Amino acid sequence: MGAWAQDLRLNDLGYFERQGVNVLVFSNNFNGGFNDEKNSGIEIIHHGVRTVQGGAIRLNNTPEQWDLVPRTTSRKVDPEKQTIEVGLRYNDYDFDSRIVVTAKGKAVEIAVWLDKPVPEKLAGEAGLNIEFLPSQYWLKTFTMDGRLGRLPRYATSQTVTRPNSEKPRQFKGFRTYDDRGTGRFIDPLPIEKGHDLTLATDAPERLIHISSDDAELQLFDGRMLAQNGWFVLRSILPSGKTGKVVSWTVEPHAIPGWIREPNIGFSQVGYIPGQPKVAVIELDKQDQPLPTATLMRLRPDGTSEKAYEGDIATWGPYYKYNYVKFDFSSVWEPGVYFIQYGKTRTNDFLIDEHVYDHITDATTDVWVPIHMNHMYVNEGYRTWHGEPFKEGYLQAPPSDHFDLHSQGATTETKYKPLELIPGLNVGGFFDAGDFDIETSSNINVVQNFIRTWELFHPQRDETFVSQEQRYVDLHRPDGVPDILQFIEHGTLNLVAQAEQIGHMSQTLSNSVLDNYHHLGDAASITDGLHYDPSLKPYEVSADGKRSGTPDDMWAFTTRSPQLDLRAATMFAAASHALKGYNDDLAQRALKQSKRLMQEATELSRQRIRRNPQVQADFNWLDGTEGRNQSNAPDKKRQKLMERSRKNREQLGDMATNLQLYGATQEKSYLDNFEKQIWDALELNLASNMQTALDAIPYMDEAYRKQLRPYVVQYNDYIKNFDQQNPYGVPIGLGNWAGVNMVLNFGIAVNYAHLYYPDIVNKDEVYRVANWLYGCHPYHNYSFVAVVGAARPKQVFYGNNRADFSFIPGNVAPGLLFRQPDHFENFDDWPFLWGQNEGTIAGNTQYVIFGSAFKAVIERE
Ligand SMILES: [Ca+2]
Ligand SMILES: [Ca+2]
Ligand SMILES: [Ca+2]
Repeated sequence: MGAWAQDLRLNDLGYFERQGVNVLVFSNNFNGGFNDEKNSGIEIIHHGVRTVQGGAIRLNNTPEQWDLVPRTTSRKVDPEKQTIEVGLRYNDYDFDSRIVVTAKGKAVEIAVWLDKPVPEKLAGEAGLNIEFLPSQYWLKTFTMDGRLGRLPRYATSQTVTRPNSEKPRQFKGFRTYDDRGTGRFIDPLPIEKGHDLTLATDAPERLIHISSDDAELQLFDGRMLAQNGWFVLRSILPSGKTGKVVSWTVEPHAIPGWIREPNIGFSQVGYIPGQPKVAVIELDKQDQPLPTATLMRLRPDGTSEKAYEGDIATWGPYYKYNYVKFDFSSVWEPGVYFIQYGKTRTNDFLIDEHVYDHITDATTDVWVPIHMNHMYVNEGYRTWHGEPFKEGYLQAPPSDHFDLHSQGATTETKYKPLELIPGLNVGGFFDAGDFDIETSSNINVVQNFIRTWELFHPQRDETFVSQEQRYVDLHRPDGVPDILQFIEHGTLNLVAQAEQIGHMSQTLSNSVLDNYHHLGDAASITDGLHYDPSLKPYEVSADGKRSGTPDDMWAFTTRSPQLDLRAATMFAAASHALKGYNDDLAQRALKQSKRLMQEATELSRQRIRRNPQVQADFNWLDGTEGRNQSNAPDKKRQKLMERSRKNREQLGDMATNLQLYGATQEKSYLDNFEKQIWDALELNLASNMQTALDAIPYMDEAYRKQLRPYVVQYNDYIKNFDQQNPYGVPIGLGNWAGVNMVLNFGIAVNYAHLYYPDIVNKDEVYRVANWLYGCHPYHNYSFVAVVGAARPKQVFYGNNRADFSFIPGNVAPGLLFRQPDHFENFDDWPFLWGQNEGTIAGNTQYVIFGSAFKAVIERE
């Protein structure tokens, strides 16, 4: 091996590298939206696992998500000097610093430079921090200045309290904690301090040595304040000093000759006999591909036999790793199998006709009902949650809020700030890992269920739902198809919003940050009592109905005509779906649909006249100005865009028209749709193919024929993914992993095959199933909780994440991309939402994907 493999060196991608160790310096910046996402600053990828992050100047011993994060003002990579220098700034305190990281043999030096001393307000608070992943470091031994210790499995170190006035400002001035009237915040004390620390002396792949001559190292446990905290190493910056004020030497151990174990991607759910079966094997770039792999079959007596041996085909490099494939499609015999590639053996999986039969059951029977708001939800001996938010919702005052919400200067309703808006605590679904009702997502949920209902009429009944008792019981049939009850539950809340508020709320969400991060029973987020400002905090009125604790949820009511239009469309469809089951609700939904449609159309016309930029927002929303490639040359494209803009203004949104036709059977909507679809396909084939396919049941043979050449192009688009990456699906590189995009793609491919089987081959429909169920980078676990024969993911960012658990049927966002070349999905640490959360809109989209996929399979 060359010298580069021995010493850390800057590579072409702008990070320090030696075999087994990557040191990244602000390849990923702190991002304003959700503050500290535990994904930024100085990071170390240690033998393939990103175990260290958060290296930066921070203002707290153990920073929480809503503590302030620094803005990166500059970043210079200097290959000559082997340094990366970043400028950091805290605007709130007018505080600038520089961090210089320099390769020094097998170590890096991390040095902090100040041109001006630490501001007085931050003296003793500003420090150099770096954070270690608890699930990879707990129970490991360490030494500090020769003293032995073991990192704790659970947080049980010591704390002090300090006056709130000493607490550095948090995000927008909010507070993450409820001080119970003491006026004091909790500050963790260090577990250890000294000048020379070795972590994980008992685990070579995690072993790391940190020392400092000029500063004291303090080791903290961030889980003392927040369950998603990390182990934090910290040196306080000295007061009154400038120049190089703190320096650390950090040496992550590299196992000599280390090569990452191959990751054999395959479908954990298994395969039906006739489908293509291709494992994608992810290899370290230093790894030499083997010539063959073997498919082994387990005999009923527990021994195994060789079922097939086949050649390994090279795919090539993709970001950090090298990819080869093993095709065992020729094996059709039902049985229990595993793949053997060199010394790596996978867990077993089935080849059988019925492997996909139950892929949506956990989601519809368990995940969805658990996320029903305003209900008591029971399962056997276990209560998932009591009835939440009994006190209802208050009108949000003007507020620049958290979770990306805000309330404008006026309420745009008849209610005064903090007045009770009656009737909103009914129906609706929790958003995701949090407990708010995101109206936009809830509209998606109802639409997704309606779509599933109208296409497949699933009669499955495994859930008891009583709106009267406000009670849900899992695995108890009640004679009503569950999906109708889910449509009803979503509609109940959304209709109440339209009726009570007059238009759609943006969200029904927490009023205070200290209960937004709630982990536990949803019914205990608020006290269930009406907030009465004439009482003192924590005081309860004599009649037991009111309290002085300002914990009531808020309705954010800034009006958006786009949202109202989407709701109007959904209400029309809901009214159609609920007819004959809940006629009263169907009637109410139809009434609100007509009213909102009229008001919102007029309102958006007014707004577009006042501000043409609004129209651009509309276009962006549904993809006519999307990021996908266009088929049309520039001039033609300009014309098309102009025409489609005009059409939209006059005829309304194309997909909305189609949905309205489905709900009302009024021919004019279909005409409006047809006037727009062809331009849309010319402008952006990939985004609009699904809408074009959705229309087929309503259209004649001529439409099918006209669509054919576009489906031919779409088939090329599908196949093109085989060149783009080894997994053959669209892979997202955003700050939230791309499962929604993958599911959308899967749904469109399913329908393209259903309607045009001679163009889109059946083999294409397995792409997305493979990806979801284990054939993807990093590891080979199924992204769907409990679905995946032998190895579904074990931890998710659900509302039970503090238990390192999952809610069955959840779909993880998947592979989170970290700049510049790392895909990641932790399966021992649930707390990174970008890879492990699941959303109500995404999981109901999975229900459509799964239903359509099963329909394709069962049809043939
Ligand atoms: Ca939310
Ligand atoms: Ca039922
Ligand atoms: Ca309350």
